[in-house]
Amino acid sequence: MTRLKLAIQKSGRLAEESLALLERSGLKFAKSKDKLFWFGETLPIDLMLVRDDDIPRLLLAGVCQLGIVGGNVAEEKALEQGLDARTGFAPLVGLGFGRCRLMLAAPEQSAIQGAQDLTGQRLATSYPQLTRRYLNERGVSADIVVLNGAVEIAPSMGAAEAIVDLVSTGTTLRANHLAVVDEVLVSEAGLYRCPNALSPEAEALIDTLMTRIEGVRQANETKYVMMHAPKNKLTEITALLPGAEAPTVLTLEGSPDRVALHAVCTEQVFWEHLERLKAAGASAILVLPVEKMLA
Ligand code: PRT
Ligand code: ZN
Repeated sequence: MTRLKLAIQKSGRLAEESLALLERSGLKFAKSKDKLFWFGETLPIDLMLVRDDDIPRLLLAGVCQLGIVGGNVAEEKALEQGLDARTGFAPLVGLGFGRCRLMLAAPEQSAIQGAQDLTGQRLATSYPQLTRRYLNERGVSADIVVLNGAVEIAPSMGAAEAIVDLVSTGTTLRANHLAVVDEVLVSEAGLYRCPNALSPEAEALIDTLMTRIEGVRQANETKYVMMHAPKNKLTEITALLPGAEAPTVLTLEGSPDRVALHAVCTEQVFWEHLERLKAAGASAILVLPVEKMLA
């Protein structure tokens, strides 16, 4: 019987959301005591809990067939092994969490305004491969100082003139009086697979998992919207619903001029949408989450 191994981060920024996504996709695991290997009970997919940095290598070596990891780590490790990350090790599907950007940043008062100013300067980073690719693509030669942590303090310590580091809110940069100069890479967590071909059963299992994950992701963005609306405003009101196809229209007992309208909205529904619906004559507007979807 075919079983697949799926690697996720044991603890850290991606751990919780990776597991939650798999559980929402219908995977349940028997959690073993040592907590490094969890047996899949609902699908023949077992979990390996590891450091995120190890996930690309486990996939490229074929130890695990599937993995959830940030694009930043996947691309860095693929380049390290001489693979073109953009074509040779692309995610099966982007997962929409763990979003961050790898940024070139320099001290606020620095003369470094762009890649062209980096020639002969020292750049501190934990991502030497992505930094090298960025510099090469711009024909700039600079020294890369590899640091595995505390990259943001390198300039004030006199260890580098600029840095290439991950940024999400930008608080860390600001706290260290650094300013963004350029974007090196946009990243989010993705589902990755081993590059080698697998048995037809294994490939079918991967397809099943992907379809479910896509369903969960779609359901996250999808809302079921219900309201009462004037019968003569149906076209106008339908046009105000974000990403909705033909709504269901139901009669309301005892009110000939108004109807109940139900619609599936495949884009985010904001307060502004509801306010516009109300202004157009809708009332009793309800927005409900959608748990599962199979289009
Ligand atoms: O132990 P293990 O090796 O598994 O984990 P780790 O410590 O290497 O990684 P972890 O858990 O910190 O991050 C895992 C992944 O989360 C990263 O590889 C990215 O894909 C993603 N991610 C998303 C981030 C951030 N956002 C982020 N902000 N990873 C790191 N950061 C850092 C950033 O560099 C800065 O130092 O968090 C700090 C705060 O950022 P600001 O901009 O909000 O101040
Ligand atoms: Zn790590």
